Amino acid sequence: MFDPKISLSVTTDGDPLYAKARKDGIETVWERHEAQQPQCGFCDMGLSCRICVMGPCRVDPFGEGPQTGVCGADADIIVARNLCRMIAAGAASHSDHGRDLVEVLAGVAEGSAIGYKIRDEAKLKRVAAEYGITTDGKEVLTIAGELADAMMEDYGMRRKAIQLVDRAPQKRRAVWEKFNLTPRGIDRETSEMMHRTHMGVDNNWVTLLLQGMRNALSDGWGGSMIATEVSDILFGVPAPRPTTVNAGVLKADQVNIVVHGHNPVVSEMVSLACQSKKLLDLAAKKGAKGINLVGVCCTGNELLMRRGIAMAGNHLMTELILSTGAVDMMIVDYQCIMPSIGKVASCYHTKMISTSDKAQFPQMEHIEFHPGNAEKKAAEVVRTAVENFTNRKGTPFIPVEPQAAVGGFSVETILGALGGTPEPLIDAIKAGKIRGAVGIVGCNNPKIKHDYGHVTLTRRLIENDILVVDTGCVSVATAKAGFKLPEAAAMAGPGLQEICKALGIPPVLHMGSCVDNVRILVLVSALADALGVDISDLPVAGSAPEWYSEKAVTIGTYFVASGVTTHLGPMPPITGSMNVVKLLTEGLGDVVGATFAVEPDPEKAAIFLRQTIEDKRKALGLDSRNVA
Ligand code: BF8
Ligand code: SF4
Repeated sequence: MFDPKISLSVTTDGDPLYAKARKDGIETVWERHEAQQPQCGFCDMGLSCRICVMGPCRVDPFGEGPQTGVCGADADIIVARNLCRMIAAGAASHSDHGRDLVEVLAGVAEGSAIGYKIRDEAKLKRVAAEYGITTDGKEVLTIAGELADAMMEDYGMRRKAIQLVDRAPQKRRAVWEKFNLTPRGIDRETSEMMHRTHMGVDNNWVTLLLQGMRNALSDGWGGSMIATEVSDILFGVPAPRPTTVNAGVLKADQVNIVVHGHNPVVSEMVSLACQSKKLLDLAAKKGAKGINLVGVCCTGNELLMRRGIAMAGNHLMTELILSTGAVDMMIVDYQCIMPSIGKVASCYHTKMISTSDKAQFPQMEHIEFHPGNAEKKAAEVVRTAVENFTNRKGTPFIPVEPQAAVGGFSVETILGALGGTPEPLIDAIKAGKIRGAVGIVGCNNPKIKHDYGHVTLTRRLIENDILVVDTGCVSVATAKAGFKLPEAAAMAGPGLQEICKALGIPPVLHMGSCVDNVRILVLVSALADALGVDISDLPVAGSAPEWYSEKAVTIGTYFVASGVTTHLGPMPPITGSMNVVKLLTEGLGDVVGATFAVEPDPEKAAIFLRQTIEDKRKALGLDSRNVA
């Protein structure tokens, strides 16, 4: 049952803001979660199906009621189909976000994406070369246009395989070939997944799950990877820079604009508008000391990585941040935006603006942005935000001081810090100073105490000389906890501490938003290539301690399919089929050399992840320990 004491932030700013929201009569995600109790046990186990209208159907987990749906689908089929549709939805979300960036790239090439430009020509040329595009003597915009076209083809199926799978180590690609997992087209795999899960198509739970993996790989090595690469080309490759996090980044004496969502296409233009002299002058005229742009969720991570822009919070903070009464405008694009926030904002003076043609919300004003008008629209909405400064109702409630952090660790900068090659990192791993690395990714979920899973797990791993890289909502949790400063090396074990001090880096490296999980794939590929092994041989693991979203299921699946054993905090809806559970937690080891593990308790998860890493070390012939 819901217990409010364990569902609130243990880290910093959540508790006082939650109290303020409740005092203001606001219903939050925690109350709505409580109101849903008890949640449906059939759905929780993945045993309900509403794929067709002979149903909806349910399979009785106790063996007393029906054991098949109306069509005859049993528990294994129903559970596998439901999970596969989650993967398809997650892959579609990230990959469609990637497509929007490719459209901006094409627009820059033809001159229709006003205000956007190629910020990193070197990266444009590097990626174009991977696509077989000759760059010598060609105009930058010509290369951009050709690359955009080639990437668009990745979404279809003109090739046998999407281009960027070539970045994976040869041994990994051989595994994918052997089991027919090589993704052929980004949209194709999602489309085929939806086809196979229609009533009366694929009714073999094993082949369904294999297609689920191919679908997830089409996101990890396709749509998400394109999203990250094109964002770097258009907005710059991230490099480490100082920033601040938590609700304290809002400023009582400035115009506060919060950007929320995922795609940097809108937020980058808003960030430029916030620097406009005209608008800054207007802000001064209104009595504000400046225009303070901050982020939440992944669009915030994109800005933090490239511009050092402050982060007000992660997923479960998006309602609470509004209850400060300090937010003059929130601008959203898409994904992970609770449809409740327009209503929350209506209790304050906050203006809520939705911007994407594919994402509208109750009680928000919809101002559509597209590459041709984004520059103009950004200036217009920022002006409206500035004008709204004088409409605040009372003194803002900002209960915490901002926490300093460092973000911006792209693969380029990590390898740069190591002198251009992964060798120093490999030497540190071989010497046992760093036992291995864990990528901690994903969301918040009101089923788990806010940020508790992220912070506890991260602390235990770095204490035990395991380097942590993180993305998405985790990265805000660990930044708030102070892990993202070079001084945080003091919290690490002696070996990791020594390496962090030598390189001047924190023990927890912020690698970006959720599409940026692909940076982790590229990094582990570089390590595997340098060692001449497969990714599944490396002493690395993944974890999503507080995940909630379909995108997180897809990420976990492409991690595992890429050879990275991955821990999940909340249990996915699969316990209705022990066959599916066994395949995902054991059987996949023989297929892709990695498995899923589920453990809600981060202390126990830390032990599991440490042991996984020690076992990999042993298999590589390195010194190893028995953790448990
Ligand atoms: O893509 S971590 S709650 S904001 S899904 Fe969403 Fe999860 Fe946050 Fe970013 Ni990712
Ligand atoms: Fe029921 Fe089968 Fe239709 Fe699902 S596909 S709703 S199990 S009849």
